Amino acid sequence: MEALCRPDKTHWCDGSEAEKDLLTREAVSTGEITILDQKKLPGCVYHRSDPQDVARTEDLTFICTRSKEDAGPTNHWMSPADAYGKLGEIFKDSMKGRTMYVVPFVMGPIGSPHAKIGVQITDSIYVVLNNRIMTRMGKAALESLGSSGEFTRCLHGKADLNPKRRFICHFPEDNTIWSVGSNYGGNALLGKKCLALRIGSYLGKKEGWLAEHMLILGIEDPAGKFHYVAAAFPSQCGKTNLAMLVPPAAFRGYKVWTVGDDIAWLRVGKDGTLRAVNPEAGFFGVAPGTNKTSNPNALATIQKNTIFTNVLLKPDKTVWWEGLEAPPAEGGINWRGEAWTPASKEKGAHPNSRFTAPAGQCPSISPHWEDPEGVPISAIIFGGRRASLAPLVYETLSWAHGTYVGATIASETTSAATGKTGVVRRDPMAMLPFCGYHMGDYFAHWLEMGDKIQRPPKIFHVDWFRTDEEGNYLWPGFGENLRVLLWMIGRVEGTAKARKTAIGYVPETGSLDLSGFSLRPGALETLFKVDRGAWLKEIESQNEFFDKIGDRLPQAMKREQSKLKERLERDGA
Ligand code: SAT
Ligand code: MN
Repeated sequence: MEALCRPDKTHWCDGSEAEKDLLTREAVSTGEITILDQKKLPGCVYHRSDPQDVARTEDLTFICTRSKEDAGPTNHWMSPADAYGKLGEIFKDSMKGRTMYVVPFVMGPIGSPHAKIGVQITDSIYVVLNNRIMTRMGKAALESLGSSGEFTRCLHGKADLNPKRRFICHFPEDNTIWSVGSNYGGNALLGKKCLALRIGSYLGKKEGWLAEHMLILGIEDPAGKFHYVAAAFPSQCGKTNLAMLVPPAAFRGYKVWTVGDDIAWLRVGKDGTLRAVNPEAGFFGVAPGTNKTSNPNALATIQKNTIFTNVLLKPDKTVWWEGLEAPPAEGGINWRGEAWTPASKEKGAHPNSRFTAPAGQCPSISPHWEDPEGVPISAIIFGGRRASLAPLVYETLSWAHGTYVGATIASETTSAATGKTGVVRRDPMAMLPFCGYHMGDYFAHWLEMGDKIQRPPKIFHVDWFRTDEEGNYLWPGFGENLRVLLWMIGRVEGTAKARKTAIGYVPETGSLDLSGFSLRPGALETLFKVDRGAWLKEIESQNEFFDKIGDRLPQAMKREQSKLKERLERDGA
């Protein structure tokens, strides 16, 4: 890689504090990062990215399998030869005048049977400093690898950050990732989406486990009993907020513990349960909208040792973003690097501005978040953001039915042009941009996993985002979602009552704890109504997606769908 990229020098990262200080000083000297007020925000720094490099770029993300068919119809594909050739040209001499950093890292608790090792080469100090938080990196990772272990080969370079010369390529058959031309989290911190999800899902298929786009949380009841759930939602559905939920006043005796907010690796444990670990060591969270009410635990987490990216920099060297608190009267420097005041049209913080913070700093971090065997999962939750259709919560009838429900989740967008809602984007298991192989084979793998788990979790579907005709939310969400989680746990324990409908089990009247709480009149009925006509239309719309998957779609998916149709037609819900 040195011969290809021709850096001026190479630095092997050991992960020490001294190294962090050295790299921070170096990045400050080039303007790459700014030190924030160390009294108010100890250990915190600030970074602004290139304005054209602020989010993942799915259209520039490729799965490079030898056979195109193996990448499947939902991924962009490039042949490995073309990809190595094309990116090789861009990498060539691209690190002249720069330092090449070699970053050994572990995803998952070190020594855990779930853990995987990667080595990332990068010419970005920002990336090294982020990886320091998001992974277990440095000397410990190298020791864990030993002299003959297997690892994911991760090559990253900023090159000239030109979006036309930006490519994020995955070579699952070579256990290799090459990413060039972006310095943004999901494109550049290769342990995250690239390794932990795309390569991870491929390895999971090969080795018999699951790499999922899921948060993991624990619920402790007043008697000290624990249950863990893992939940998959498409982007912008509040995964981080749910993972750090604060129980409402009526549930003070309960504690919610955070294990992870974005990724779960799931394996069958020795005890026959499904065990989950969070492969990451930090949170790479969206800043805007994070505040004392929406997510006090996240706010507490990011008071120290945090990297803030593309938020507003205030003159007192602290930070602000839309939705944090009232806009600072004194203004500041916005995410584009321009002077900003509350009267400016441009936003202060980019909507996808981020904080990178160590998970261990989270007040709600689970005492078991680094357990090598992972935590036992009682329930899996799939959800989407849709204005109508699905009830607030329902329990699926079996693992296969749950897999079908996960495979068909979708989110709706508001179509700005027409003002209409209802542009449905299917996002199976919230993995559409992250599955490293053919989506049909992925569904088959989910079904096979079901046969291997002796004590499988129940699978639920939720929609926190149901609205009435005027577009008002029917359910308040945030901490109140605990009521729904507790109903699920009641189902797992066999104590919560349910009504069987054509689509699955919904809470029996009175079985969802609504104490100290009131909904709009009629809201509860709407939230649990199963509209037969709407579901039959939904099935039609699912078929468009299933057709796209083609002949690798497992028969069982179609079978579950026909059974649903039969149930809807038979009892009219
Ligand atoms: O955009 S990232 O992949 O870095 C973060 C996320 O979407 O969870
Ligand atoms: Mn994510």
